[in-house]
Parts: sequence; C-alpha cells; structure tokens
Amino acid sequence: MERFYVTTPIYYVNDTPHIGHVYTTVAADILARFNRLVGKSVFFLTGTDEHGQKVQKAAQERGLSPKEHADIMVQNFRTLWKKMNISNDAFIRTTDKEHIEVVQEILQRLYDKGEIVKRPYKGWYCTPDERFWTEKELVDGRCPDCGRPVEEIEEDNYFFLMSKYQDALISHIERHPQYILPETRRNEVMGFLKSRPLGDLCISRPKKRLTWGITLPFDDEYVTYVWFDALLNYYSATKYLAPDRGEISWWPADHHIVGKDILTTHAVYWSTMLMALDMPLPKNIFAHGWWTVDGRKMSKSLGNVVDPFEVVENYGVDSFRYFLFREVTFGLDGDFSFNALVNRINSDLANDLGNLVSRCLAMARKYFDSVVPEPTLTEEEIKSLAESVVDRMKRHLETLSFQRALDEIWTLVGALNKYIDTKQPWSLAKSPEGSSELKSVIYTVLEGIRFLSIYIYPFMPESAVKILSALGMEDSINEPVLKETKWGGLRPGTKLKRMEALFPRITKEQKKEKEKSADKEETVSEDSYIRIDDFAKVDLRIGKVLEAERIKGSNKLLRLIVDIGEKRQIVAGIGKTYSPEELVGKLVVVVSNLKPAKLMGVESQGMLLAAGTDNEIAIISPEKDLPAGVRVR
Ligand code: ME8
Repeated sequence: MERFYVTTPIYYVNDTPHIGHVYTTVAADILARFNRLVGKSVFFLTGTDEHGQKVQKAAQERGLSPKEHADIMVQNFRTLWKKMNISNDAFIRTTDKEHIEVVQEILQRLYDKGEIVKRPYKGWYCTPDERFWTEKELVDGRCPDCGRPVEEIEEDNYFFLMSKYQDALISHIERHPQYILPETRRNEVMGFLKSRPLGDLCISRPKKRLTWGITLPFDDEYVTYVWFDALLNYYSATKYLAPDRGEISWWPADHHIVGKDILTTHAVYWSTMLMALDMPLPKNIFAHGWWTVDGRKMSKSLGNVVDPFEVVENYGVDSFRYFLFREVTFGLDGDFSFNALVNRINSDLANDLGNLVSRCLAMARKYFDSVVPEPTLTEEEIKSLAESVVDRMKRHLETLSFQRALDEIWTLVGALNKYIDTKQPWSLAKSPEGSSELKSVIYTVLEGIRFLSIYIYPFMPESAVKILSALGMEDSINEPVLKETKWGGLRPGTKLKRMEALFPRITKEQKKEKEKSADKEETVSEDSYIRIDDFAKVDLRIGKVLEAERIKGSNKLLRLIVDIGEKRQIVAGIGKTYSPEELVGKLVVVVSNLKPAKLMGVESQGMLLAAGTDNEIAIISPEKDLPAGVRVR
C-alpha cells in the first residue's frame, strides 16, 4: 500500500496555542484525512518541543521544573487538537525517552564520522538572555533582542560541519523543484545559499549555562542545541511512534509543513544534517505565510492573540477550519478578522452548502417521505462533474493548494444549486407527468450531496459525517471511499434522517453577542477562574523608584523612573497621596509587560500596583528589602 507521512512543527511548550498553531496543524490534518480517503497508509505527526532556554526560563519564572512545566503546558495542545478534530496518529514530546535515545545515537554517529568537531568559539554573549550574537548582529554594541550590554566570551563548543554541504544542498534544490514550496520561498533560500558561504552550526551549549537539554553522548559537560534535538523528531518518531513501523519504513516524510519563520532551520540545518547522515531528504518542505489579526501582528502585549478555543466555541470547528483555508492562498500571509469569518460562514457555508443540503433533504421528505427514490435516468453532466472532482482535488492537494481544492468542491455545490433551480422540482411535483423526472432529480441531488460530503470531509469532518448520517451512510467515511467512489452509491429505498441546520446564518445581532461574549471572557467574571498560565502572563517585578516628578497640568499624575532590572518610565496616578520626594528610593511592584501607553503625552512603560481610592492610595511594597528586577509570583 502506498504510504504518506506528514508533519507539523513541534511547538514550544512555553506558549499557549493560538490560531497560528491551529493553521499549520489543520493543514496537515486535511492532507492526512484526504490521503486516508484515497486509500494510503498515513502517518500524521505533531508534538511539542520541550528543551532549551525558552522553556527553562518559562518554567523558572513559574517556580516549576522544566518537565513539570512541560507536562502542564502540553495539555493545552492536546486538548486543542481534540477540539479541532485533529486526526494525528502520534504526538511526540522531545522529552520522550525514546526520542532522547535516537538523538544521542545520531550525535554519536555524526561525531564518529567526523561530522561534528570541537572548536574554540568566540561570540558576544547576552547573560540575561543566555544567548550568543555575532558582531554583525549587535545593535549599537548591545543585545539586539533586549538592548542590554553583551560580553565577549570565548569557549569550546561542538560544531556540525554544515558548510561542506552548501553545494550539495544547492544542487538538491535545483534538481527537485518541489523540495521547497512555495516558489518564492525556494527562491529566498537559494538566494541566501548562493550569496554567502554557509557557516558551521554550533550544536552544543555548556551545562554551566543551560542544563535543560539532551546531554552530548561524547561529552557530558554539554547539552545539545535545541534545534538539533527538535528537528530529529521527524525521524525519531518513525522509530517508536509510527503505525505499523515493523512493516512500513516511514522515512522520508512526504511533507514537513512549517511557518515561514522556521524555513531556514528546516531547509538548511535539517537538510544538511540528513546529508551528513546519508539519509534521504524529505520530499517537500512547505513554508506557509503568517496570520495577522485585524491588520496587526499578533502579540500578547497588544492583547490581540486569537484564542482558538473561543473561535470554536462561538463559530464552530468546521467554520473555523474552512475559513482558514478558503480565505487565504496557502503560502501567502493572511489577516484574521471576525468580520471576514462571519462573511464566509454566511455566504459559502450557510448560503451555498448548508442551504443546498437542507433543501435537498426537505424535498426528499416532502415528495418521497424521506426515502431515496429510484431514478429513471442518470444525469450525465452532474455525474461526471461529481466523479471528476477527486482528481482535481488530488492534484491541488499535492502542491498544498487548499484554496483551489475548495474551489473545485464548490463548483459541484454551485452546479447542484443551479440544477435544482433549473429543474424546479416543486413544479414537477405538481403534475402527474413530472413524477418520473422528479424521482431522478431528487436522486441526483441526494447522490450529489453524498459526493460533496466525502469531498468536504478532509476540511470539515464533523459536517461531512452529519450529512452522511442524514443520508443513512455514516459508516462509509471510515473506508478508503475516494478510491472507488462511483455514481450510484446511494441506494434507492434508503431511509433518510432529519438533520439540524449545518451552518446557521449569523445575524448582525448574534455577531454582536458573540463579540461581546469574547470580550467578557477576557475580563474575568466573578464566578470564573483563571488558569495558572493566565496569571503567569502578567510579569510582576520588584522595582526601585529612582526619580519622581509631577506631570505639568495634572494634580494626580507623577512621572517616575523605576529600576526593574532596567530603567522604565512609568506614569502613576498617585500624586494626590504621594509627593515625588517621598517616592524616591521606595520599593514598588511593577507590571512590566503591559503595553506602553501615553498619559498626558508622557509614555508609561508599565504600571505600579496600588490599592485604594483616587484620593487615598497605598502603594504595594515588598515586606523585605529585595533587589530591583526580582519577579513577583
Ligand atoms: O518554532 N501565523 O515552535 P513555535 C502562522 N519549536 N503560523 C504561525 C503563527 C502565525 N502568526 N505563529 C505561529 C518552533 N505559527 C519550534 C519548531 S520544529 C522541529 C521546531 C506556527 O511554537 C507556524 O507553523 O514557535 C510556525 O512555524 C510555528 O507555529 C512556530 O511554532
């Protein structure tokens, strides 16, 4: 049997999942479901990336061990994938014992082959961020990430000799035009590879700086770089998680689906790692585009991160899945807005598809008491259109052109709607001469929606199953139906079942309600709890007031300079209770990751915690002397 192996990135467990993660994972799910329908053996892998600095830091801030932190955070992903109807065959965690064994075995193999060597390493180190930068990357001699001073460090590290594969990689990409898609991304990678010599890759971190990683099997004073560990998941999973791994050899993958942010690590690091291992390269790496929200970058500090749980709750899982792949060409950037979502639901789903299905079932009920009639002729045009969609879908999905695949399905939706309008079954029903044709017309549209339900299944599995059960055929989707879907599969005499509306139209009022409820969920109501990771989003720091002055024109606002490990200007409305002089030297508690805002024209980069009324306020201060910058939790 033909096999099909598709992967998503393994997501960092330092973050809660959002629509970006949903996007990649649903894309892989659509491919997995489609390929199962055409009869292939499928391995669909997703999972989490649990080692490295970011995870160690996030855990530390919560006062947990990295593994405890990962065990909690991984649940967010697992729950979301269930909710999104993701049909992954396995879920890999890079802390799995088996994965660690594979990584160590491969590190050893590369070391023994002379592909990994130890060398002195010189670079600019940012201690708070615990990360190296090259001279060129520095901004005004400081860390480009946090703006703090860096120091020059020289130490021994292990390097993967990536540079020697530069020419081989260029030639591989040239010989395999499908290797990196879309084409614009391939051109970017080629441009990068051809314009400068490829360096070697530092794949170790001394344990004195980072302990949360996989120990190098040939030197236990180091752990391996998180990307070296993470990329190998695609291979290690085939060894201990893939179905039928005794009989099927799963490597290489058919598609690695990733966002454009991590194309280089896949196209360059991963490809050259495989070359050094004499292993086949994946057949395709697809780097999709980036979602913004209402035209802006999604970020925690802007507070515009779209919570997928909320979208599913308010609009339904299938509408959400459909929207993501209908709205934007896979590969290009997209903008998410609730307006656009509602428009799609109302037009394509409620109006075109949902209406078609409910009309057909209603007519079958009215004219044939919900029993599939025996047709007296075959409508060749509809039949051949219905049967041919699968080939075009297949072609489009081979290049991950989801939008085009949906277009193909919607030509059948359109054709069936038009067919009903032309045939006017309600007129046929009125005259005795029409009764024979009426049977054929109703059979044709019912059989047509059976085809539709199978075609939409990869995109909208829940709705597909609902339609099939209304047609009395809910079991058929578990078979490789697309392999042999021929016209006539719906048996005359089958009893049809009632079905609730698939995609009810969303009225303006309902839309407003949903938006309101989404807003409400952001502010915590009295009877609801927040999760520990919600609280962990608030970064509270001990700060020391260095300077204070009144803001002209206000008797309430003070401008403070507060040291929270770095200097921040904060505008505080405490001027009626406190004089600037008594504040200098005081320890305070600062919300340090609040989005900056201007108050009376002065930028405030954080907020002081205080309690009381406008006129009588008490600043919250630690009970003991603590250094500035310490995290409050
Ligand atoms: O990079 N739009 O994990 P990660 C579209 N652990 N896709 C988005 C997105 C957005 N705004 N935001 C995130 C890592 N994504 C590594 C991967 S793989 C061996 C290791 C999606 O949690 C997109 O797929 O930061 C992106 O590549 C991925 O999430 C990054 O996830």
